[in-house]
Amino acid sequence: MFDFLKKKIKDSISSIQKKIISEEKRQAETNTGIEKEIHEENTSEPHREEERKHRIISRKVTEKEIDEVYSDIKEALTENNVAVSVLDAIHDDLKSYLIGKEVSIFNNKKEVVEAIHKSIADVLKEYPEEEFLSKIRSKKPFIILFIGVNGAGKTTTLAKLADKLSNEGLKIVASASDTFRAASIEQLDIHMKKLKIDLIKRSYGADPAAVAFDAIKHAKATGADVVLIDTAGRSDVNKNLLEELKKVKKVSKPDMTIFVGDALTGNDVVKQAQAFDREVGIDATILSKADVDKKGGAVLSISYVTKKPILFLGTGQEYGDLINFDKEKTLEYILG
Ligand SMILES: Nc1nc2c(ncn2[C@@H]2O[C@H](COP(=O)(O)OP(=O)(O)O)[C@@H](O)[C@H]2O)c(=O)[nH]1
Ligand SMILES: [Mg+2]
Repeated sequence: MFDFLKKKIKDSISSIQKKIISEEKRQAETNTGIEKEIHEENTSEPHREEERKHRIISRKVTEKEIDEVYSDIKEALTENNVAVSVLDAIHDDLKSYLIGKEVSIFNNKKEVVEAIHKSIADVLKEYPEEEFLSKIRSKKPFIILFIGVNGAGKTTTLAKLADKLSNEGLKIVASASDTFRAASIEQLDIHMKKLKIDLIKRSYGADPAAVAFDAIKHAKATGADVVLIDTAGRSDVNKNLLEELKKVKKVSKPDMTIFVGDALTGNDVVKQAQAFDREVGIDATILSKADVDKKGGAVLSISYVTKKPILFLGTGQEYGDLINFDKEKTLEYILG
């Protein structure tokens, strides 16, 4: 997961470290020179000597220094498909954490790494699993709508979440509202049979909103806790698809709309999320295929750009491969 990004960031941190070392050497030389100068100039006034030394050691960090440090990080992030607005936000944060600080950043590499850590953390939004579960338990039936383009991982993610919620003791009903893509109903049917979950389905070409309506009715009649609505995608954000999804949303009145995106598609998935949010409205994101995503750009960009949290990361094809997104753990992993 994110191995390429991790390597790039590691490289840029070590290049920053090299700069720190050469700057420390330069400062040491200057200090020796100044010490000599102070000594020769005035040995009878020790307080003046202290004052002058302090001025050198605790000079303020300048914007130019931050820009230099940031240019390495920026290169690493850009190569990993991090969105431009996110690059700017990280740069601004880094400046606000470091500029004018009363220490030389070059005297303290730990401080630089911490500032980078904080700046990236600021663009990430998480959604703790406990909070998500208690929200689900606050209403019955709690209705979740899954949306996203074709192949993003909606159906697989729905099955993973159904398994997770069943393990929490919640009774689930699934709605096969992808009546568009060949074999989609069978795909969901196989999962739901394995998980022993009721699936409401109609034939291909049926109105997806009507299927969702039936599923909600069934959930109410059987006392189910959660309704999970699968939907169709298209190859990209498509007008017909958006109209169809708007209708499903209007009829099913979901308590939460989750955008499922393929982490591998980098900047594209960020643009899709923005479009789906603008047209249909989303509350959270699940990024699938994080297990095979070496770049991590989508993970770093999507919550900042949409202002919606990342709920889970899909990390494989098994039901258990759905992990709650934890920004600190992710950052610790990437920054080492
Ligand atoms: N490696 C990996 N593959 C995934 C993950 N989530 C989904 N997939 C695969 O992605 C493909 C498309 O998934 P599907 O659920 O059918 O996407 P949908 O068209 O959005 O419903 C399938 O082959 C899934 O097995 C994941 O987290 N990791
Ligand atoms: Mg599907």
